[in-house]
Amino acid sequence: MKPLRLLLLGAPGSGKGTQTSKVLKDFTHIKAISSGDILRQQINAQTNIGKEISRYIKNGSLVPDEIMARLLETELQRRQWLNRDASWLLDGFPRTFTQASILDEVLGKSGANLNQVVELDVDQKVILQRIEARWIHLPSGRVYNLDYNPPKVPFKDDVTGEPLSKRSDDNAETFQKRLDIYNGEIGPLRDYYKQKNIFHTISGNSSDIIYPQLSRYLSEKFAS
Ligand code: G5P
Ligand code: MG
Repeated sequence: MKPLRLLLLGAPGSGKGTQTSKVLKDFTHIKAISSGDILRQQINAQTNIGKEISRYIKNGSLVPDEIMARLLETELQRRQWLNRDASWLLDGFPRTFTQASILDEVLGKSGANLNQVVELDVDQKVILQRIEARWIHLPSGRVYNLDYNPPKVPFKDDVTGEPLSKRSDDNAETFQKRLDIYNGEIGPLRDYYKQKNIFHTISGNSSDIIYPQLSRYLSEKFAS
C-alpha cells in the first residue's frame, strides 16, 4: 500500500475512536494518535501541562491551539512519523483552521503532508445517547459502550482487566457545548481540505454502516 497520512474528523461521539480501532485491526501497518487520549494521559499523569488542560476539557472548551500543536509535534517526532514512508492516522487533531495550518507547516518540512481527510457524518441526534453510555480504559484509550460494545466483564477492560472510567466531559451539558464548538469550527476546516482535494465524507448512523465504507475507501485509495 502507498503511505497513508489520514485525518479522521467527526463530531464528538461520531465514532472516530471506534473507527480508528477497526482500521488498526485490519490495516496493521497503520498507527494512530488520538489527541483526546494524549490530553487525558497528561491529566492523569498530573503533569504541569495536564493541570492546565484539565479545566478546558472538563468544561468542553478546546485546548488552545499553541498547546495542542506543541503536544502533537512532540508526539509525531517521538514516534518518528515525520517521514514520507510512515502510514498513520490522526483522530481529533487538527480540529481548527489554525491547527491545520500549523500541522501543514510541520509535516511540509519532511514532505509528508496529510493525503486523506475523512469526515464521519452521523446524525447528531443519535450521538448523545452513545456518550452517556460510554466507558473508557484510560491508559490505552480503548472505548466501550454499555449498549453497543460492552466490555466482556462489566466495567473492566477486555485486555488488561483494569477498571474502566467515565470521561469528565461525557455529560449532556458539556456534550452540547462540544457539539456547538465542533459545528462552529468544521466549516473552514472542510473548505481547507476540499481545496486540497483530499476531503471525503462517509455518512451513516451506525459505526457498522460506516466502517465497511471507510475500509473499502482506504483499500481502493491506497492500494499500490
Ligand atoms: P476527544 O477525546 O477527541 P471528541 O469530542 O472529539 O473527543 P469523542 O467524544 O472521543 O470525540 P469519538 O471518538 O468520535 O468521540 O467517538 P467514539 O468514542 O468512537 O464513540 C462514542 C461512543 O459511542 C463510544 O461509547 C462507542 O463505543 C459508541 N459507539 C460507536 N459507534 C456506535 C454505534 O454505531 N452505535 C452505538 N449505539 N454506539 C456506538 O476530545 C476531548 C476534548 O479534548 C480536547 C477538547 O477539550 C475536547 O473537547 N481536545 C482538543 N482541544 C483542542 N484541539 C484539539 N485538536 C483537541 N483534541 C482534543
Ligand atoms: Mg474519541
